[in-house]
Amino acid sequence: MLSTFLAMVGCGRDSASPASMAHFIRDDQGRAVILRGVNVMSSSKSDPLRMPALEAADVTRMSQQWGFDFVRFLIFWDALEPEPGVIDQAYLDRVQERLDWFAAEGIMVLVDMHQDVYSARFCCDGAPEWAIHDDGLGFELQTMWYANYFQPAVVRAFDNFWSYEGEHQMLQDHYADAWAAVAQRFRDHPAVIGYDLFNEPSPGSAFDALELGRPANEDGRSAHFDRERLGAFYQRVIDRIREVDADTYVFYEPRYGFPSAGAPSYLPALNDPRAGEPQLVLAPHLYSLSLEATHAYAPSDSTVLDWEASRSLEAAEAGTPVVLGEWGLDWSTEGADRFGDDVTSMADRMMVGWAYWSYDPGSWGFWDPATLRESPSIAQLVRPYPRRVAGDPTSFSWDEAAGVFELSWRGARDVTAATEIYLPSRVFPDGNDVDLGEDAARATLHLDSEREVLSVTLPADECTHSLRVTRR
Ligand code: 9MR
Repeated sequence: MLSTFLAMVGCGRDSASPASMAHFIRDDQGRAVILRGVNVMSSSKSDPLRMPALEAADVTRMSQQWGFDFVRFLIFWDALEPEPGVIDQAYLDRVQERLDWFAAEGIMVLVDMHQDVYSARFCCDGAPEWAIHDDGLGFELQTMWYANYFQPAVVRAFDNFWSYEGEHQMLQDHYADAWAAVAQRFRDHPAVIGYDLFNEPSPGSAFDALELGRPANEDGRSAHFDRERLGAFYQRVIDRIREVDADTYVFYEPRYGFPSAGAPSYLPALNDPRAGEPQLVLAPHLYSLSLEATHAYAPSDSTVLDWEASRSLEAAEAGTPVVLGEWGLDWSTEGADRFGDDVTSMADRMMVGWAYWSYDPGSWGFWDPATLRESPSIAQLVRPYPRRVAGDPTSFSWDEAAGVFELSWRGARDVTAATEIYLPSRVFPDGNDVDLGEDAARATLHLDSEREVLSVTLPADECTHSLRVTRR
């Protein structure tokens, strides 16, 4: 009590507002980091060298025209470990060249071990040939790529991968060793903020097709898979990575399927064996099944709210920050703008970062491949956000119609660096007015007009601060 009282001395009248329960990724100066950016990129999956169709100029554009500070970068087990126990360092050289581009622009990278439908053999991407154990079951290529997840050979390949107690223990051991090789290589790379352990882990035969809309069931198939299979797998890989890298954040995803549509995940608490604070991050995806099926965003679609409720609960239980690792849609969908606004506003409410799926041409992407014109997504994705906050953000929001951005945060005595806010001129064509209330007299403001980033430096204290930016 006394320390709370002392901390409040010298603060303005709002100082008693409760600290947020949310957890944040921190930079080396102790600031909360809010990540906003894109997935790079789907085109890597089919590239023979597993490299994205990306140039250094794209990276400059991401950072300087759209204000992104984050990229989720796809890597693939088949390229990394083409033969058992053989790590292809030339592949990691190519990855590193791209990481250097991101570092030069101050973009932080989440290295994502991607897979879709287990492996390239089945349709998509992921595991090397030698790591496919499908017991000779059948496979018929389906039109919709994700329908291939339910082909017998694919289901069995996943079951064998998850079954650590079975005959194929070496699969997970290799996977963990491959991650250790990545971590060893990139642990000191200035762009790399985290490792995303396994993209959209499919439960194989434990997939529960009737789960959506049912109440949470702690004894069901999904819960069993999450706890006994997926959680145990993540723990093994985390432990292996920590043998070579104590510091880089480790991101983990809920199982593939309904959690991305808002259903609960039952992952157990994971342990970060590093000394000091855990550096684990929950990195779920968000897609609306009904929107994709009907090509329209129905007013009754509760995906975004369900997702917010499920993920808020899980993050509070796990005590981790959340970063929305993938969300996206076809922008020709009816109501696309509304969906975009609902997702981005919800992410602001939860104070979480996100990576849009994806930085590829086409109707989901950033530009029309025929005309090279920007897609309507840009208007939704480029919005003000606090990139770094000196202390704990307690709320932030952007109201596009009113042209008002608001941020509140609680300072910290040991954090002296500036709070940085991205204020794109796209949304403030005639400029804006910044109101810091009672802090105005104590604050030092600096605007980097090239990057459109406003820095606010205040004396380090534990007071509550708020800032309001209004469109002129
Ligand atoms: O958008 C991607 C689509 O073009 C591909 O055919 C498909 C299979 O490779 O993957 C899609 O991307 C998915 C990503 O890999 C995983 N999360 C969901 C994405 C959108 O469906």
